[in-house]
This record gives sequence, C-alpha cells and structure tokens, in this order.
Amino acid sequence: MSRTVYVLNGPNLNLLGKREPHIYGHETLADVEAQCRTLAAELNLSIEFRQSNAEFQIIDWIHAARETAAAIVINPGGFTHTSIAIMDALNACKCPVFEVHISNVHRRESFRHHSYVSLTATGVMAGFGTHGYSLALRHVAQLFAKEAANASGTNKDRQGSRVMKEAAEKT
Ligand code: CA2
Repeated sequence: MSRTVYVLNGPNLNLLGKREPHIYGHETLADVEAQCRTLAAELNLSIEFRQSNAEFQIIDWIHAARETAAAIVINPGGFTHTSIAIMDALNACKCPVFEVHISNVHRRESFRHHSYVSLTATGVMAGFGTHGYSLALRHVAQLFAKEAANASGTNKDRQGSRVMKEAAEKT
C-alpha cells in the first residue's frame, strides 16, 4: 500500500531556475517535481506536489493533508519567517512534517534565521539545494518502513503471547 506525502511549496518558488541561480540553482520547480515523482515511485510513495503564492491556499492544502497524508514535506518560502497561520495549521496535523529550504537560510540575512514552521516541524533541511526534497522523501520512506517493521514485530509479539497463553491454559 503506498502512502500519500504532500510536498508543498510556498510563494515565489514557481520562479525557481528563472532568477537568482547563484542562490537557488538552475533547476525549475517542474524539474524538482519530476525528481520527486521519480523517487516517490521508487520508494512506493504517492505524492501530491503543489505550489502556491497564496497563504490561504497553502493552509487549505495543509488541512487536506491533515485528513489524508502520512507526511508533509514543505518549503514555505518567505512564509517560513512570517506565518503564524501556517504554523497553526501544521500544528493541527498529527503526521510528521519536514521543512525544506533550498538555501542555507542560516548563512543569509538575519530575518531568515527565524522560522515559525521549525517550531512545529519534525525535521528541517536547509542548504542541500533541491536535493533537500529527495532527502526528505527518503527519510519519510525510512520512517514508514520502521513503523511497518515495528507493527509487524508487535503483531508477532501478540501472536507469541497468545500461543503461550493457550499453551498454559492446556496444561
Ligand atoms: O531557501 C529556500 O528554499 C527558501 O525557502 C526560499 C524562499 C526564501 O524566502 C526563504 O528564506 C528560503 C524564497 C523562494 C523564492 O524563490 C525564488 C527562486 C528563484 C528566484 C526568485 C525567488
């Protein structure tokens, strides 16, 4: 069974590869989406890859993810540093949230050093270029694999204790 990961992108990320390549590289958002889709297929994940310049739209997608997603990977763009509303929406999600920044925000202007999203994220990647998205997806797949292994271990433990109980009852 493949599980759904929402990959959300905030304002101006539609300009990726078209401006400021010295900061954000040459790949376009369409390239990033294609890479995520190829990797997701390899990892047996299903992805919803989206970008918006509107805060309400990102919040609505987080609300949708809250109902159906197994994880969220989010590059909130400039909203990272300003949006209490996005933080609140993410706080309402039970699934793990991974914050991705293409650039190393900590090496840039001081206003980029604070992230509202980091206050709620499970993990944060910054400065890995667009590869940060792949790293986040790989990590999500590993988390799911561990969860599945733990669940099957628990089931085996349960089965084992049931067999022991039945055996004890027979003696
Ligand atoms: O490094 C990142 O991924 C950021 O989230 C990108 C945001 C910035 O506000 C954050 O501080 C760090 C900006 C996204 C704008 O992307 C552009 C890409 C190409 C040209 C212009 C903007």
